[in-house]
Amino acid sequence: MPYNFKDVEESYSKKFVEIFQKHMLEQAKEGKKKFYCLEMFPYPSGRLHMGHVRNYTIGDAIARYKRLCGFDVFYPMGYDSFGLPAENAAIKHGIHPKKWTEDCISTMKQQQMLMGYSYDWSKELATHKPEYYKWNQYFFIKFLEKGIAYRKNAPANYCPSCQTVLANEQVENGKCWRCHSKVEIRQMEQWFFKITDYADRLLEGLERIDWPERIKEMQRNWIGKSSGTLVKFKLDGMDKELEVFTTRVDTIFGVTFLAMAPEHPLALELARKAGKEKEREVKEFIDKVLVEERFERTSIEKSKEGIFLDAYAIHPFTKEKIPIYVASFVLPDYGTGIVMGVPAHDARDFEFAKQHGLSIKHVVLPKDASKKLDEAKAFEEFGILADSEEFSGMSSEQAIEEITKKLEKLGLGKKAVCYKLRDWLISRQRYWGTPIPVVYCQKCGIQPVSIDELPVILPEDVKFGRGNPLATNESWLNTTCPKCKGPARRETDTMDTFVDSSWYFLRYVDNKNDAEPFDKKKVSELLPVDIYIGGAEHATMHLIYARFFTKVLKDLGYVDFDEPFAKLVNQGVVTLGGEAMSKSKGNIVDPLDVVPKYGVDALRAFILARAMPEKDLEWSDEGIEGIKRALDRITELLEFYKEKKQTNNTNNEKGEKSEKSEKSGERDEYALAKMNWLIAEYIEKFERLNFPSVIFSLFDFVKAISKHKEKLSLAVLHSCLHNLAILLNPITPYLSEHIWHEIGNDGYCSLAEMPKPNEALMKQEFLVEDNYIGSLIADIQEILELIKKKEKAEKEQKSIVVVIADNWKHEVAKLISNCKNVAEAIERIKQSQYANKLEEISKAITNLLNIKPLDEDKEYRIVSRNKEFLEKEFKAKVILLREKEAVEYMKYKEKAKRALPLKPVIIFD
Ligand code: ANZ
Ligand code: ZN
Repeated sequence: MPYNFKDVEESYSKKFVEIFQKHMLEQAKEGKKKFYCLEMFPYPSGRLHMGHVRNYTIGDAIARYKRLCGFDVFYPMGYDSFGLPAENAAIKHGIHPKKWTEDCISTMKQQQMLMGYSYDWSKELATHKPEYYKWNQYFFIKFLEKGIAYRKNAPANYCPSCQTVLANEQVENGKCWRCHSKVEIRQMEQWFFKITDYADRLLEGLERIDWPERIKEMQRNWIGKSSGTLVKFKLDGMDKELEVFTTRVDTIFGVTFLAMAPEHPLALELARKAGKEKEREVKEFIDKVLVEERFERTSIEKSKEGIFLDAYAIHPFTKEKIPIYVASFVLPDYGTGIVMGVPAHDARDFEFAKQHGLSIKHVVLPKDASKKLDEAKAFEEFGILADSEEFSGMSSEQAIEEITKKLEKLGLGKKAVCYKLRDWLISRQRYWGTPIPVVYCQKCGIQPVSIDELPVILPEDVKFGRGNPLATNESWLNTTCPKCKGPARRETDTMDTFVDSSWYFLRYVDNKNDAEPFDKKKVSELLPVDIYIGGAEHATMHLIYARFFTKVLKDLGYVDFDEPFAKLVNQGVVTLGGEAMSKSKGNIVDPLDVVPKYGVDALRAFILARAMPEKDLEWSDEGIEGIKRALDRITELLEFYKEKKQTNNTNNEKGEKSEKSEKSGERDEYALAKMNWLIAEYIEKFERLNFPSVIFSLFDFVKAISKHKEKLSLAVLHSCLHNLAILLNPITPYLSEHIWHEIGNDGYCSLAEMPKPNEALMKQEFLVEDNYIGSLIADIQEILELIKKKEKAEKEQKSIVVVIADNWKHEVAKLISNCKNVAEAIERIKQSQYANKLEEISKAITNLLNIKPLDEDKEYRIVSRNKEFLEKEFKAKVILLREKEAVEYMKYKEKAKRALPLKPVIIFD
C-alpha cells in the first residue's frame, strides 16, 4: 500500500503545533544548552511563496537538528505587519489595513503549520499590535532623552506615487524601491535616529561575527569610511574660509577650481554678492539640482553642470586665486559639501574643467617614468609629485603625510575621517505604522508623550486616499500637552517599519511582558541569535538597523551584548528557467500547488537537496519527482519490514520455535557498518549545512539497505529504520514521524535523540566492498553500452562471467604499493620472486600502482556476496570464477588472463 502522505501530513501538522509549544516549556527546566534559531520574519502578504518556503525549510531543518542533538532550541515566528501594501489594499479595495493584515497573517500561519515547521507558536508576535508597537514608542522616547532621536528640517526623498518620504536606502537609481516611480526632493521637518554616531562601532563589530564576507563588505561600503584631509582655503576679499575634504591632498598643487554643493548656504550668499543676475541664475540651478537624485548627480555624465560664482579662494601654498563654482556633482551632506577641483587627477573634475575652460595642471606623474601621460584623461593613480614646491619628487603616499603635516603647522588643515552613512530618517507620512509618540504644544513646543500614556494607539477611524490618513481624524489629532495640559496636536508621522524589525528578535523571548519591552535576564540567556537565516536583499538596511538598535540598547542598559546575530546565512533565490521567480515575469511555482501533488516532505527535501543554502535554486519538476521516488523507496523498505515482522509473528504463534527470526542475517554487519557511517557523515555534513550532501547520503544508505533487505535480520532492519526516522526528521518530518510510529515507537520522533556513530561497527572492508561493487556495476554497464552500439540489435545477455585475478597479482600489487613510479616498481619486481612474471604484467603496472590491494579470497567473497543483487540489477545470470578456473575454459582463457586485482575481467556469454 503506498504511503499516504496527505493523511499523515494532516494528522501530524496539528500535533506539531501542540508538541513544540509544550516541549519548550519542559525544556526550560532541564538546563540544556540553548540555541536560538531565527528566520527573518515575513511581511504578511497573504501567501507563502517559494522564497519563504526555502527560508523556513532551512531554518526548520536546523532547529530540528539542534533539538535532536540535545539543545534547548528557541525557534519563534512572527509577522512584520506594518507597511505600505496593507494601506494600498485599503486604498484599492476598501478593506481596512488591520483586517487585511490579520487575514493575511492567519492564512500564512496555516500554510506555515502545514509545512511542518516546528515553531513555538506561543512566542508569536505581530508588529501592528499595540502590545508590540507600544515598545517602539517607549524606545523612541528613551532615544529622544539620549539625543539619539532628533528632529531636523531636511531634504527628503519623496515618492509622489506612494505619497511618502523614503529613506536613501529605499531609493534605487532615483526610483522608489516599491513602485519604481521617480523620486523627488522635498524639504520638511523629520525625525532621525543618530546612526552616524555608531559608524565606527558598526564597522568594528563586523570583525566579531560569522557572516558571509559579501554581506560584511556591503555593510562596509554602506558605512563608507574614508580617511583624508580637511583643507582650508581663504576666501578672497572676505574674512571667511572654505573647508574642503579630500582623500588626495597630494594633488593640492593641481587645484584649479573649488566646487560647492548648490545646497551649501554659502552658495547663495556668494551669488547674491555677485549681483541680481547671478543670484537668479544660481537659484534656478539649485531648484533644478534639488530634484535630482544623488546617484544621478554624481555620475560622470552629469558632472559637468555648474555655475561660476564670481568669487575666488586663495590657495594655501601658492596663494594663487582659485575660482569658485557651484556644481551639481558636489553633494551637500558628504565631507564639507565643498571640493577642491583637480582636473589632472580626477575624472569628474577633468570633465568639469573641460566644460568650463579651466586649466589642467599635472602634479602627479606615473611611478614608472617610461609610462607616457595620456593628456586626454585624468591620471588618477598614486605616483610621484611634480611642480609641488618642496614636495616634488615624493611619492603620493609620502606627500599625503607631509602636506597634511605642513597644513597642520600652518593651521590650514588636518587629518579627517568621513562616512557615507547618513542618519536614519525614520519619519513616514503614512498611516499603517507606529505613531511617533510626541505632541506639539503651542506653549511647550515638542513634548514626548509620557511613558505611562503609552501606547499611542493608531486610530482605526481614518480616511484613505491621498496624503496621510492620520491627519484626517480630528479627535485623535487633538490632545493635551503632557506638560502644561493645554491643547496640543499629535505628531502624524509614523515610524519606518525597519524600526519594528530592529528588535523583534528580543521581544520574541518575552512576548507577553506588559511591564517592560523584555526581561533582560531572559534575553541575555538566549541571545545573541545563534543562527539567522534570510535573504541577501536585507544585507544593508535591516541588518544594519538591527545592529545599530542593539548597540543603542546596550548603551541604554537593556541588553548586555552589542551584536544581535552571531551567524548569518543568506539563502539564495529560487529560480525558474534561470530567473528569479516573480509575478511580473510570470514564472512562479506556487508551493500550494506543489504540496497536494508531491507532499510537504518531498517539497522540503527537494528544496534542501537541490542547492546549498546560499546558492540559487533552480526549480525542476523532474527534480521533485526524483525526490518523491526516493522517499517512496523508504516507505517500501518500511512496508517490507512490517510484512517480515508479521510473518515472523505468525510463525511464532504457530509455535514453530523460530530460530530463523532470532538468527542474525547474512548482511547484518554490512548494514550496521553502513548505518554508522551514515550517522557520522550526516552529522559532519549537517554541521556545515551541506544539505544536498546530507540527503544524498541518506538516499544512498536506503538504496544500499534495500539491495540486501532480504538478508537482514528483523532487529537490524528495525534499527536501520529507527535511526533513519531520526535522521530524516529535520528534512521530512512527516515521513519521519510515520516511520517512528509504524515501527512501534511511542511519542514523537521530533523529540528523539540523535544517534551516535558506533566506531566499532564501522568496518572498513564494507566501504571497500561498496566501492568495488559500484565500479563493477559501472564497468558492466559500459561494456553493455559498447555491445549495444556494435551489434545494433538488442541481444539478450544470458550470463555475465566475472573473473577474479590470481592471488600472485595481488601479491605483486602489495609489493610495489609504496613505489613512487613505474621504473621503481619494475626494479622492485625484478628483485623479487615474481621476476619471471614481469613480462606478463608489465602493461598493468600503472594500474597496480593505483590500487589498494586486497587478496584473491577477499575479492572473491565480495562479489559472491553481491551475486544475487547483480543478477537482479542486470537481469542476467552471474558466473563468478577465479582466474585459474577460468583459464581452463578455452573460450575464456585469453580474456581471463587479463584479470587484475580489483579489476575483474567481465565476459558476456
Ligand atoms: C581632491 C581630489 C583629487 C579628490 C583627486 C579625488 C582625486 P571618497 O574616497 O569617496 O571619500 N569629494 C569630497 N566631498 C565631496 C562631496 N561632498 N561631493 C562629491 N565629491 C566629494 O571620495 C573623496 C573625494 O571625493 C575627495 O577627494 C573629493 O575629491 C571628493 F585627484 O579631493 B578629492
Ligand atoms: Zn504644553
